Amino acid sequence: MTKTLEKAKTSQDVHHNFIGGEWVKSESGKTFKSLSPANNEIVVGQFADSNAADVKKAVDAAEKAFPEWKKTPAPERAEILFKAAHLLEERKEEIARNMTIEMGKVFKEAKGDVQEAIDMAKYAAGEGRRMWGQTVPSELRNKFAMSIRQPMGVVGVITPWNFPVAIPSWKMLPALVSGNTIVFKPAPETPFVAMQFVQILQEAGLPKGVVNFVTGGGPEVGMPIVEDPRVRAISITGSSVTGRKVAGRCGELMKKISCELGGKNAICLMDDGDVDLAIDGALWGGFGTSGQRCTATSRVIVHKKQYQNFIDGFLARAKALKIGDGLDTTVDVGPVVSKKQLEMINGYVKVGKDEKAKLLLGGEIMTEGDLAKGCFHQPTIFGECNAKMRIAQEEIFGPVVAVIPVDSFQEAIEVANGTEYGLSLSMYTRDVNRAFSAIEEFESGIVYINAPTIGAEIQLPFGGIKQTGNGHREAGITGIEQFTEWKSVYVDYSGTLQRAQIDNYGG
Ligand code: UN1
Repeated sequence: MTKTLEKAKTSQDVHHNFIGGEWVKSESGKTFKSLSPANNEIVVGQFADSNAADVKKAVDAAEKAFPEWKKTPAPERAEILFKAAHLLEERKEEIARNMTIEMGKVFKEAKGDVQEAIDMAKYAAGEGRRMWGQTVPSELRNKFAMSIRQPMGVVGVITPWNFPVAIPSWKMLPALVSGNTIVFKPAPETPFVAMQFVQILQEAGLPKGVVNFVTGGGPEVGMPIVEDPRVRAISITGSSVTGRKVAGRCGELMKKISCELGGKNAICLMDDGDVDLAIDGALWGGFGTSGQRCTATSRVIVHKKQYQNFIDGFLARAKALKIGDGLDTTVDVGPVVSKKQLEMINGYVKVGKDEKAKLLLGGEIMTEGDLAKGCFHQPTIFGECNAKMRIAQEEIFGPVVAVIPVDSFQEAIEVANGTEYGLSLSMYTRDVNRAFSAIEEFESGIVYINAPTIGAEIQLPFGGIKQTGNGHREAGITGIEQFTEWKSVYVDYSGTLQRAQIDNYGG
């Protein structure tokens, strides 16, 4: 059974790793604490501070479970995912509540996070009855040509704290339906809800050793997963720094690696765009999840003709946002995940001021009353930003929006494309020609027209270009690509030796 945390109550519980179908203590004997970001005095629980020896045991278990899981027909594997979808539906509110306590996002958004996992469970389960290969004609008579997909083996899944159930689901569920076994390392900030997700998979009927859960730090747990020669593929979502390190090492080891890293996403509002709609979008995209989405709208690029209208409306609406504990349903913006992130975000406010961007709203860490116990940052808006400023170039991952005035549609496209990232870009216009030009010209994996940069649905590929990733896409039809190998098969039933490229071509 999954467990529910009690609001405003410290838990003494110590949670272990899940290896080979058992909850086992870490070899290190050490633990770390998961704290509630709304109030750091609340300990959500203590978790295994694992090391390479634990990872080895987890890979042993995953390796042992693989042959039988591979042999299990994909539609049968999928039945377990359907069951998991139903269990997640039943416990959506409970898991979301725990997520709000552990990670901070407001309850409504936490329910959305769990819903994304439900959607993915159903979608991935459907894949169990597709798992398409190809049949193509052979150039020779009495010869059959086809390709099939096969699982890779043991795969490593390393996930962040900002979507503590959704992102593990994007990776693990396609990996499972494809027949892989998993070693899963969740972010140290959100091990409790990650553990609940594992419990649900177990309850849905996954055989022992198919999913193994090891908590702890990146160097201590993440890197040993990457280094183990039996782990055939790694899927990671995280910072660019970590992603580069992991991808580099996987390159040397010839491992398949899928990286989802940073973003510096932008809404563009053109002179003909609906300013009120763009304000709605900027508020939701910029301050939803306290700006802690890879897809967050951290820049708004506004045509000068609409600049003042946009700023006036955006400021008025942002000022009215209520900040506080995400379990309070009247709250719009919850805390950020940790004191470390809080300091980092506030550091960027100082950078913006030094760069002479115009601070129009916010900028402070919130310390009034009980807020001082948590990690709260005011929604912050910088106006009159130059596209080259650091606050307009670097990922902040917090509730900070840089507004950049531009003179034309073409300039908007150039500014939107003018960062090292390429995840999500949006265009607000009523002109269909401009809309399609933006779709064509934006350098990003995801494009929105008349909608903010957040809100991807799981049935389309998710990911980005440039420094956002390494070319892989999660979710959608591409979701199983990262966890399957193609095998090309030729069946010659002519009873003779047939020579491709030669027999039909006068060889
Ligand atoms: C992320 O920010 O890492 O598109 C994931 C969205 C969500 C997923 C975001 N469905 O905003």
